[in-house]
Amino acid sequence: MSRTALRICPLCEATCGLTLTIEGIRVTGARGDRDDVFSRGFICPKGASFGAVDGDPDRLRAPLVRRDGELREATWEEAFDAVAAGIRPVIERHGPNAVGVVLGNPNVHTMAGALYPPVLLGALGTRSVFSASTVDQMPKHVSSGLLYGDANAIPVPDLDHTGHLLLIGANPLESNGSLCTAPDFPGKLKALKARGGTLTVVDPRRTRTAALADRHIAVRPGTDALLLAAMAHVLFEEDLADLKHLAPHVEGVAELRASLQDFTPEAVAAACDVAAPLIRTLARELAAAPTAAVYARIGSCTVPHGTLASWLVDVLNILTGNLDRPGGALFPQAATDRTPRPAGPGRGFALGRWRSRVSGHPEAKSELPIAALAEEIDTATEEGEPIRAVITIAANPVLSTPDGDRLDKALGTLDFMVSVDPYLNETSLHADVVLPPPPPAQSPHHDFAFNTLAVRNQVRYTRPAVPLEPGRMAETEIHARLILAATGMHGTDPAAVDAMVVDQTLGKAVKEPHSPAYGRDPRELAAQLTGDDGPERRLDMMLRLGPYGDGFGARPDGLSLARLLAHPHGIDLGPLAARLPQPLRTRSGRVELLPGPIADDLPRLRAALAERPAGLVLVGRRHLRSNNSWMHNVPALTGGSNRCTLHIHPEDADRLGVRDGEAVRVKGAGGEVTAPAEVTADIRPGVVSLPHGWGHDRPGTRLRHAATDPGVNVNQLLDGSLLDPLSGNAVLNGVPVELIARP
Ligand SMILES: Nc1nc2c(c(=O)[nH]1)N[C@H]1C(S)=C(S)[C@@H](COP(=O)(O)OP(=O)(O)OC[C@H]3O[C@@H](n4cnc5c(=O)[nH]c(N)nc54)[C@H](O)[C@@H]3O)O[C@H]1N2
Ligand SMILES: Nc1nc2c(c(=O)[nH]1)N[C@H]1C(S)=C(S)[C@@H](COP(=O)(O)OP(=O)(O)OC[C@H]3O[C@@H](n4cnc5c(=O)[nH]c(N)nc54)[C@H](O)[C@@H]3O)O[C@H]1N2
Ligand code: SF4
Ligand SMILES: [Mo]
Repeated sequence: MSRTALRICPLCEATCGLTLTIEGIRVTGARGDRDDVFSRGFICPKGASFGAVDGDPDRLRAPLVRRDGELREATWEEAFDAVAAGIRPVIERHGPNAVGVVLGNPNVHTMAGALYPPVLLGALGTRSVFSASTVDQMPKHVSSGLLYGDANAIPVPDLDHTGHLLLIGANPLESNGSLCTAPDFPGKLKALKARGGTLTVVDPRRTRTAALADRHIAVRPGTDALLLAAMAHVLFEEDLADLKHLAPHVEGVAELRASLQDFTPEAVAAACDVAAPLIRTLARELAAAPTAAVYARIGSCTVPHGTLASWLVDVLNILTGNLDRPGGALFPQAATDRTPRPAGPGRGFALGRWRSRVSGHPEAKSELPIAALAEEIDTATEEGEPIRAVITIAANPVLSTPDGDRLDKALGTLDFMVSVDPYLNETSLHADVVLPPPPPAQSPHHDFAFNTLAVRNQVRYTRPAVPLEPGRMAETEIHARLILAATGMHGTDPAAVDAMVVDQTLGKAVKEPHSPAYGRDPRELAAQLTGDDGPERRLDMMLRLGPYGDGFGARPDGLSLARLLAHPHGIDLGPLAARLPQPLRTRSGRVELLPGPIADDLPRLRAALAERPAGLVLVGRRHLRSNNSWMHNVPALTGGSNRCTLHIHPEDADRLGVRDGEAVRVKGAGGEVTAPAEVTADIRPGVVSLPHGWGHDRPGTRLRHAATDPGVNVNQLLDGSLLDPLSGNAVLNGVPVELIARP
């Protein structure tokens, strides 16, 4: 007998609602939930394979603990005993910074990953914090921090209403969107065109997204900041800058104008390989469009000028009056956001409050560059202790960050390592304890992060579609027990972690005059919370305190967990709306258009005007039926076009004697790999492309299907020394490589 259950898809940022077919505890089918208030039935091939991802036989079923050098199945009690015994002595002997915490991408896709890592980091007090953000979107956080005073205030393009979209370094037809949560991104782009709007795509590859565009600009990798600076220059020069409603909220316009003087279209054209008249046209089109949004992603972030490019995206939206207005780029308001406080000056955003021990990289958002993780483990200095213990949660840095071989070796020298991960993979194989979360069907789901980046305000929550199998532990409980074991409270009831967070949050809310809970008794409020467990009570608390909440009775029609549970397909909270100046947290209380650290980085961009790569450069790419490093083990999602091949333009192939399908050696600063060539005119000359997340041939993993077609690790071509200096983000795109055709 089969039944159905709803489950929000955690496999990418689009957060589609799925209807799962379930037999016993097995998910045997998945289709789009037509009644989902946000996704309206959309599904992609990954979502359709939810059952295969969920039921992968290589997922670990029980914790693993290393004994006599070997990882063996153990009980949960033994596993957490081992964690406490492994981490505490390191902290006691070497201090908290000797414990490194590495947070990977799926933390943004689980409730546990949203609710517990902040508590863990607070309790550990370590500065050795690394995450996938510094191989991804840290430049955007830094630019938002500097412009708006809040690193998480990221405007998203109003896809459903904009008249003109300038899309840079993103391929949503394969990725389904990022820092812009939009189920059916492809359909939204088609709808934009159908209503007479225009789409311009800037990408060195002719992607499926570029093929859909009215205009595709095959820019030279790594030069978007120059291109965007020249567009801003044209807006000033041709008197097209018009801040409209934003004018009273923005400072630094004249200073910005002066600082961009050198970046004329004529000056950047050769570096970008985009003709100056075309750059002028792009700027004029942006200014002339009834509404427009500039939106940029991975290709603009993982480059030497990532923060400048991220900043210039917002600068263009601001100079054309498109920030914070329908059809432009707006700040979403999620149901679990903190109660909006009144507008006014804030504390601002600080960068570089401390530095990494070995290379002195500045901290950003309390994180150090993940590209520096290996050296923080394997290099002794006089500044302090190297990292001796590592906690990885949903992270596979051996494949996803520069120079995996060095990190692989470094992880092997640790005193202790624990991984919260469903797989024994290239990273977790080094752990002394592996704590496997249950498969997604057995986990609850709410998108704390992605709702703050969604193109429509809405809220949805799904309880586990399948009850926890015997022997499994909820990932929320794994995190809570890990916190207790790592902080000297091993053995305490894990519910204590949630109770502590509830106490602290309510204790603070009752003292905030703008909170609906102001002046009330926190114990009385805590007693009102509903939910089956700690995480649900925390969700209830956040909803009730939030911008749409019931304020614990102050607004009886408002949101609560109970109300949300009564709406299994979610609750629509309306289109994005103007919010400024409320989200601003800068010291001035205004948008600070030319922040100091940005101004200080502009000379480096000016120097780039003269730079031209001598040889080939490498860029990445994503495949629709894949996700970073961890979905190559699902047969239904591999094969076909989802292959680890080197894309190369026919002209380059001819010149170098590279033939389609034949192996070619690729050399970079960090090492070399050999991959089959795929000759295609869909990439610009001078550029080659390899996807990331491959290289599943390391001994000791348990990824049987992935090992049959392992591919190569593109990040082995990098040595980890190339970073965007402001954000510490690794440079993954536009890096020089050499090719050697196999004889
Ligand atoms: N060259 C190059 N490198 C890149 C990129 C690129 O474009 N080019 N992209 C970068 C980007 S954007 C990112 S985000 C990073 C990703 O970097 P990572 O986050 O390190 O890599 P993922 O492959 O996403 O691996 C996530 C890990 O989470 C585990 N996992 C899966 N589901 C769950 C779960 O429910 N709970 C837990 N606890 N674990 C789970 C997986 O088994 C895997 O070990 O890679 C980066 N690396
Ligand atoms: N199917 C699938 N979906 C995913 C993922 C996945 O691995 N597979 N990963 C998820 C994650 S973690 C993320 S962060 C998002 C990323 O989402 P996107 O940013 O949309 O990801 P990509 O498909 O890598 O698109 C980046 C594009 O930038 C281009 N590019 C490279 N260098 C440059 C440059 O210097 N300038 C410009 N203008 N373009 C450049 C590349 O050719 C590529 O087409 O996708 C998410 N969704
Ligand atoms: S687009 Fe993303 S969220 Fe939607 S079904 Fe596909 S993988 Fe899941
Ligand atoms: Mo990412």
